Amino acid sequence: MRNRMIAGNWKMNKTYDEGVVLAQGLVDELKDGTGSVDVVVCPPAIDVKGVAEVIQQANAPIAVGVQNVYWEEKGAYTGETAPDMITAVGATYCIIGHSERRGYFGETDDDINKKAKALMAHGIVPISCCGESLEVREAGKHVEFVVEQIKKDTEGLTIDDPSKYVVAYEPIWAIGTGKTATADDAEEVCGAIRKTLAEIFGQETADGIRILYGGSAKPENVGGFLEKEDVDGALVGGASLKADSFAAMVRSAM
Ligand code: G2H
Repeated sequence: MRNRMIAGNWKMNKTYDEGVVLAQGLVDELKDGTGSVDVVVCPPAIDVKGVAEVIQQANAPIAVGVQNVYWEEKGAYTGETAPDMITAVGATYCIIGHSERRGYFGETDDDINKKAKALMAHGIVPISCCGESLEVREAGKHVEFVVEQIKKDTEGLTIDDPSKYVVAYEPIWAIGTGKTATADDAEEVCGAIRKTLAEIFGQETADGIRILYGGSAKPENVGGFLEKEDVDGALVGGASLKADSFAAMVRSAM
């Protein structure tokens, strides 16, 4: 019903040349295919063209994405990237609402909602991130907090093809900290996300949307998350920076 997805978020790592080398490593690691698993890598925007070319030349089953977008078409928005600039370099996915963008760069749910609409109008698949802080979790309010984020981030969206909208649940306290949420923690929130998506878009659409877990996901723990009904894959940071560990996670999902 839903293909699993393993997506790599390289964050602000890898120069152009290093990115090309990592892409070549992934192509080699995954040369026997990825089965029904959708594989995405999201390098820094400046690396995307080089990474996409390596993958296209090898005809490898790996999609390329970026880590941010601005919702305007063009103009005086210094430092920003428009949706058609993303498609022009061969990227088809875009991470939005990552907690690092919310936290360090002040992105709001309203921004994330505008970004999702702009991306979808250009046929780019959003990987829309949500997740609670340690404070919210310790107060026992994590489910209602994430449900609220989902409602705001999806407000007014039309999802015709549920495979073209992806949610990533990333508890902030588990990101890059080595602290991983348990598979049951992830399922509790991912299940609530799917229920919320069903209330908004209908059960059929919600059943087709991939919900990923992110936060110190690695080869050793990804299998446990994937066993859960509402966890359809992983958004991987640190462990996506080495071809062998990322490929191992793809193989776990196959
Ligand atoms: C969470 C994740 C990828 P990491 O930010 O988005 O990173 O796997 O390093 O915790």
